Amino acid sequence: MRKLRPFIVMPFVLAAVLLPGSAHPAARATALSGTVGPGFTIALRNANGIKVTQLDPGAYTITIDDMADIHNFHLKGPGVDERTSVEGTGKTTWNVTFVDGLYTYHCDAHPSIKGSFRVVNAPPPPARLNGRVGPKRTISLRNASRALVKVIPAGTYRVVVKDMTKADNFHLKGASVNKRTGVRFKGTKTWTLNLGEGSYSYRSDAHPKRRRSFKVIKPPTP
Ligand SMILES: [Cu+2]
Repeated sequence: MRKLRPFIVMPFVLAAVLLPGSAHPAARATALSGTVGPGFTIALRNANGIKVTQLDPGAYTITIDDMADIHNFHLKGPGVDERTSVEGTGKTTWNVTFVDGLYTYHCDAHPSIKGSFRVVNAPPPPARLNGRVGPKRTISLRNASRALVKVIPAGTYRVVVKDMTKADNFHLKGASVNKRTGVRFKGTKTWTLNLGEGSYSYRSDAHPKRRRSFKVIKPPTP
Protein backbone atom coordinates (compact mmCIF):
# COMPACT_ATOMS: atom_id res chain seq x y z
CA MET A 1 0.00 0.00 0.00
CA ARG A 2 2.75 2.37 1.00
CA LYS A 3 4.55 1.92 -2.35
CA LEU A 4 1.46 2.98 -4.29
CA ARG A 5 1.24 6.34 -2.58
CA PRO A 6 3.48 8.41 -4.87
CA PHE A 7 1.42 7.30 -7.88
CA ILE A 8 -1.82 8.29 -6.25
CA VAL A 9 -0.54 11.63 -5.04
CA MET A 10 1.31 12.65 -8.23
CA PRO A 11 -1.70 13.48 -10.44
CA PHE A 12 -3.05 15.80 -7.78
CA VAL A 13 0.29 17.51 -7.34
CA LEU A 14 0.57 17.94 -11.12
CA ALA A 15 -2.96 19.27 -11.37
CA ALA A 16 -2.23 21.80 -8.68
CA VAL A 17 0.95 22.90 -10.46
CA LEU A 18 -0.47 22.93 -13.97
CA LEU A 19 -3.86 24.44 -13.24
CA PRO A 20 -3.21 27.21 -10.76
CA GLY A 21 -6.20 29.17 -12.06
CA SER A 22 -8.63 26.41 -11.15
CA ALA A 23 -7.36 25.96 -7.63
CA HIS A 24 -8.99 27.85 -4.79
CA PRO A 25 -6.53 30.05 -2.93
CA ALA A 26 -5.41 27.92 -0.01
CA ALA A 27 -6.72 29.26 3.27
CA ARG A 28 -3.83 29.87 5.66
CA ALA A 29 -3.71 27.43 8.50
CA THR A 30 -4.11 28.91 11.96
CA ALA A 31 -1.28 28.17 14.39
CA LEU A 32 -1.99 26.60 17.76
CA SER A 33 0.41 25.26 20.33
CA GLY A 34 -0.07 22.39 22.72
CA THR A 35 2.00 21.57 25.74
CA VAL A 36 2.10 18.66 28.13
CA GLY A 37 4.31 18.60 31.22
CA PRO A 38 6.69 19.11 32.83
CA GLY A 39 4.18 18.76 35.70
CA PHE A 40 0.73 17.27 35.44
CA THR A 41 -0.51 19.91 33.03
CA ILE A 42 -1.80 19.83 29.49
CA ALA A 43 -3.04 22.75 27.41
CA LEU A 44 -3.82 23.85 23.88
CA ARG A 45 -3.37 27.57 23.27
CA ASN A 46 -3.84 30.03 20.43
CA ALA A 47 -1.19 32.43 19.10
CA ASN A 48 -1.99 34.86 21.94
CA GLY A 49 -1.31 32.21 24.57
CA ILE A 50 -4.98 31.89 25.48
CA LYS A 51 -6.36 28.44 26.21
CA VAL A 52 -8.57 27.31 23.35
CA THR A 53 -12.24 26.78 24.18
CA GLN A 54 -13.86 27.38 20.80
CA LEU A 55 -12.55 27.45 17.25
CA ASP A 56 -13.82 28.06 13.74
CA PRO A 57 -13.79 25.12 11.36
CA GLY A 58 -10.75 25.01 9.09
CA ALA A 59 -7.09 24.19 8.76
CA TYR A 60 -4.77 24.37 11.75
CA THR A 61 -1.07 23.78 12.30
CA ILE A 62 -0.55 22.52 15.81
CA THR A 63 2.89 22.50 17.37
CA ILE A 64 3.02 20.19 20.35
CA ASP A 65 5.77 20.56 22.93
CA ASP A 66 5.84 17.31 24.89
CA MET A 67 7.97 18.24 27.89
CA ALA A 68 7.68 15.04 29.91
CA ASP A 69 8.75 11.45 29.30
CA ILE A 70 5.83 10.24 31.38
CA HIS A 71 3.11 12.05 29.42
CA ASN A 72 1.89 12.29 25.88
CA PHE A 73 -0.47 14.66 24.05
CA HIS A 74 -3.39 12.89 22.44
CA LEU A 75 -5.81 15.01 20.40
CA LYS A 76 -9.03 13.43 19.26
CA GLY A 77 -12.24 14.52 17.58
CA PRO A 78 -14.11 14.40 14.26
CA GLY A 79 -11.53 13.47 11.59
CA VAL A 80 -8.55 13.91 13.94
CA ASP A 81 -6.66 11.37 16.08
CA GLU A 82 -3.06 12.44 16.72
CA ARG A 83 -0.74 11.64 19.57
CA THR A 84 2.85 11.99 20.67
CA SER A 85 4.49 9.04 22.41
CA VAL A 86 4.45 8.77 26.19
CA GLU A 87 8.21 8.13 26.45
CA GLY A 88 9.21 10.68 23.82
CA THR A 89 9.71 14.39 24.36
CA GLY A 90 10.21 17.39 22.13
CA LYS A 91 8.28 19.22 19.44
CA THR A 92 5.91 17.71 16.91
CA THR A 93 3.83 19.51 14.30
CA TRP A 94 0.43 18.32 13.09
CA ASN A 95 -1.56 19.72 10.20
CA VAL A 96 -5.20 19.07 10.92
CA THR A 97 -8.61 20.16 9.69
CA PHE A 98 -11.26 20.80 12.29
CA VAL A 99 -14.94 20.43 11.49
CA ASP A 100 -17.99 21.11 13.64
CA GLY A 101 -17.87 19.06 16.82
CA LEU A 102 -16.21 18.45 20.15
CA TYR A 103 -12.45 17.82 20.33
CA THR A 104 -10.66 16.55 23.39
CA TYR A 105 -7.03 16.13 24.38
CA HIS A 106 -5.47 14.23 27.23
CA CYS A 107 -2.47 12.19 28.31
CA ASP A 108 -2.99 8.47 27.65
CA ALA A 109 -0.97 7.57 30.76
CA HIS A 110 -2.87 10.04 32.96
CA PRO A 111 -6.33 10.52 31.46
CA SER A 112 -7.23 12.95 34.24
CA ILE A 113 -5.06 15.66 32.68
CA LYS A 114 -7.24 16.74 29.81
CA GLY A 115 -8.94 19.55 28.01
CA SER A 116 -11.51 20.11 25.30
CA PHE A 117 -12.82 22.67 22.86
CA ARG A 118 -15.69 23.03 20.45
CA VAL A 119 -15.47 23.76 16.76
CA VAL A 120 -18.49 25.70 15.58
CA ASN A 121 -19.42 27.79 12.60
CA ALA A 122 -19.65 31.39 13.71
CA PRO A 123 -23.24 32.62 13.43
CA PRO A 124 -23.85 34.92 10.47
CA PRO A 125 -23.82 38.64 11.30
CA PRO A 126 -27.28 39.99 12.10
CA ALA A 127 -29.34 41.27 9.19
CA ARG A 128 -29.64 45.03 9.02
CA LEU A 129 -32.90 46.94 8.99
CA ASN A 130 -33.01 50.65 8.24
CA GLY A 131 -35.42 52.80 10.18
CA ARG A 132 -36.06 56.36 9.20
CA VAL A 133 -38.22 59.18 10.42
CA GLY A 134 -38.36 62.56 8.74
CA PRO A 135 -37.25 64.96 7.49
CA LYS A 136 -40.82 65.23 6.25
CA ARG A 137 -43.85 63.47 7.71
CA THR A 138 -42.67 59.96 6.92
CA ILE A 139 -41.62 56.96 8.94
CA SER A 140 -40.32 53.69 7.58
CA LEU A 141 -38.43 50.52 8.38
CA ARG A 142 -36.84 48.88 5.37
CA ASN A 143 -34.77 45.78 4.67
CA ALA A 144 -31.52 45.61 2.66
CA SER A 145 -33.47 45.69 -0.62
CA ARG A 146 -35.21 48.87 0.55
CA ALA A 147 -38.59 47.19 0.82
CA LEU A 148 -40.79 48.08 3.78
CA VAL A 149 -40.51 45.41 6.45
CA LYS A 150 -43.77 43.41 6.51
CA VAL A 151 -42.92 39.87 7.66
CA ILE A 152 -39.48 38.78 8.86
CA PRO A 153 -38.18 35.68 10.63
CA ALA A 154 -37.36 35.89 14.33
CA GLY A 155 -33.69 36.51 15.10
CA THR A 156 -31.11 39.14 15.88
CA TYR A 157 -31.24 42.31 13.82
CA ARG A 158 -29.14 45.41 13.64
CA VAL A 159 -31.61 48.24 13.41
CA VAL A 160 -30.05 51.47 12.19
CA VAL A 161 -32.40 54.38 12.76
CA LYS A 162 -31.94 57.69 11.02
CA ASP A 163 -33.94 60.24 12.93
CA MET A 164 -33.91 63.20 10.53
CA THR A 165 -36.18 65.53 12.45
CA LYS A 166 -36.49 67.31 15.80
CA ALA A 167 -40.28 67.13 15.52
CA ASP A 168 -40.67 63.33 15.52
CA ASN A 169 -39.01 60.25 16.95
CA PHE A 170 -38.72 56.61 15.97
CA HIS A 171 -40.38 54.35 18.51
CA LEU A 172 -40.25 50.58 17.90
CA LYS A 173 -42.44 48.41 20.07
CA GLY A 174 -43.53 44.78 20.22
CA ALA A 175 -42.96 41.46 21.98
CA SER A 176 -40.05 42.21 24.35
CA VAL A 177 -38.80 45.28 22.49
CA ASN A 178 -39.46 48.91 23.31
CA LYS A 179 -36.85 51.25 21.82
CA ARG A 180 -37.08 54.87 20.85
CA THR A 181 -35.10 57.88 19.84
CA GLY A 182 -35.91 61.21 21.47
CA VAL A 183 -38.43 63.47 19.81
CA ARG A 184 -35.95 66.36 20.00
CA PHE A 185 -33.09 64.08 18.95
CA LYS A 186 -31.77 64.23 15.41
CA GLY A 187 -29.13 61.74 14.29
CA THR A 188 -28.43 58.03 13.89
CA LYS A 189 -28.93 55.28 16.47
CA THR A 190 -27.99 51.63 16.07
CA TRP A 191 -29.78 48.98 18.09
CA THR A 192 -28.94 45.29 18.10
CA LEU A 193 -32.27 43.68 18.86
CA ASN A 194 -33.45 40.16 19.36
CA LEU A 195 -36.82 40.13 17.65
CA GLY A 196 -39.02 37.27 18.79
CA GLU A 197 -42.24 36.13 17.19
CA GLY A 198 -45.12 38.58 17.39
CA SER A 199 -46.53 41.86 16.12
CA TYR A 200 -44.42 45.00 16.09
CA SER A 201 -45.16 48.58 15.31
CA TYR A 202 -43.17 51.74 14.97
CA ARG A 203 -44.40 55.28 15.16
CA SER A 204 -43.52 58.81 16.14
CA ASP A 205 -44.64 59.60 19.69
CA ALA A 206 -45.20 63.19 18.61
CA HIS A 207 -47.60 62.09 15.86
CA PRO A 208 -48.84 58.62 16.90
CA LYS A 209 -50.91 58.29 13.75
CA ARG A 210 -47.68 58.16 11.82
CA ARG A 211 -47.44 54.45 12.44
CA ARG A 212 -46.62 51.23 10.61
CA SER A 213 -46.45 47.63 11.68
CA PHE A 214 -44.84 44.30 10.77
CA LYS A 215 -44.87 40.71 11.90
CA VAL A 216 -42.02 38.56 13.18
CA ILE A 217 -42.63 34.88 12.46
CA LYS A 218 -40.96 31.63 13.42
CA PRO A 219 -37.84 31.18 11.25
CA PRO A 220 -37.84 28.25 8.82
CA THR A 221 -35.98 25.25 10.25
CA PRO A 222 -32.71 24.74 8.37
CU1 LIG B 1 0.66 11.67 31.66
